[in-house]
Amino acid sequence: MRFQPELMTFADGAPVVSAEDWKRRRAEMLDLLSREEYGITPPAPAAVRGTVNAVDEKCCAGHAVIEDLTVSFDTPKGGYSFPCRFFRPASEGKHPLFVFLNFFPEVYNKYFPLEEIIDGGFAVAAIYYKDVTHDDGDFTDGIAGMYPRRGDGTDWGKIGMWAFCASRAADYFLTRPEVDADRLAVIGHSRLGKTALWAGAQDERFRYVISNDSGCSGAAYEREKHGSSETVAKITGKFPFWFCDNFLRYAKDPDERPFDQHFLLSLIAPRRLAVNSASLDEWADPLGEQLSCVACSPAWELLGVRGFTGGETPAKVGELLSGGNVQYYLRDGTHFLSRADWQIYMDMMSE
Ligand code: GTR
Repeated sequence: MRFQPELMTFADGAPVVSAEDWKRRRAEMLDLLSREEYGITPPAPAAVRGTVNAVDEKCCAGHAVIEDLTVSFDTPKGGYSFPCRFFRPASEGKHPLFVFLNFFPEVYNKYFPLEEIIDGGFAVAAIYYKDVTHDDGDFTDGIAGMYPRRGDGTDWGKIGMWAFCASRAADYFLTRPEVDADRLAVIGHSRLGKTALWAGAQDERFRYVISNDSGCSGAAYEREKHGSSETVAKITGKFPFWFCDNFLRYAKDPDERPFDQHFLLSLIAPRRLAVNSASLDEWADPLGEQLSCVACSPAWELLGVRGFTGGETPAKVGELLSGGNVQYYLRDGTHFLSRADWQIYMDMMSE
């Protein structure tokens, strides 16, 4: 078969031929990626609380309400909480919600065109990722310090921690009457695009999973690299703390990994998956990201829905390859989360 390792073959060599089989195959792959790439996620807490600390009803010309919140839950080492901002249209009714892993603490920032999103009728729960735990190798900081580590190579890395808190935000926001539970999305850019994929892979309440320029160890299929794109050696050399220690073993020979990134994407089936790349973002390997869409698609087909209909011919700049539940868009320009990207995601959630 074209893409290795085989998606539709169990680890013991048996074929995956039915939706029943897929349940077991999915569990097998989730376990594999937990132990070998991102680390094992602790169990979800029994209860998650949200506390509203401040409300601004005059945002975006009075069209948006902003709530400053704290999301809290118990951990093995006591109570833990992280801040979160809830932006919602002032209009009545239930709104689709983006759980947004935010690169920046500011409300208005270059990756977050709030007013357009509000005008589109969408709500956003924004988590500034460094509020959860710092983007470094300090495993005592924030949520990193709240769970014991086993030291056996499978302890979760920072991507796993950020993803976990996206799910904890979902726990709380799904209790809010303003949120449409059928249109819950998780979205992130770059390292946070990797995080959004891992969150969406684990948590099926995210009906829409959005990877913006996630690249290496995100959406990009690694066994075929293009141009001078990032490699497992480069990413683990610079950001080892994003992953579990077992993953670092594959820096020398990534083809030894018993998985590739199409495994990650396939865990999202049969839900909606959007993979956006940027034409000048060679580091994230746009074509590798498209190939993963091709490679993961059999999971959707097995479950009886159309997956990726775009094929392997490289997308043209500005082309949206859609028509199934996996879509790919090649935006013009550099590594960025732009208004054009957000528009693609809002369109997907409005279909
Ligand atoms: C780069 C990293 C990429 C990508 C990016 C980002 O330095 O090598 O994998 O995640 O950072 O998050 O901005």
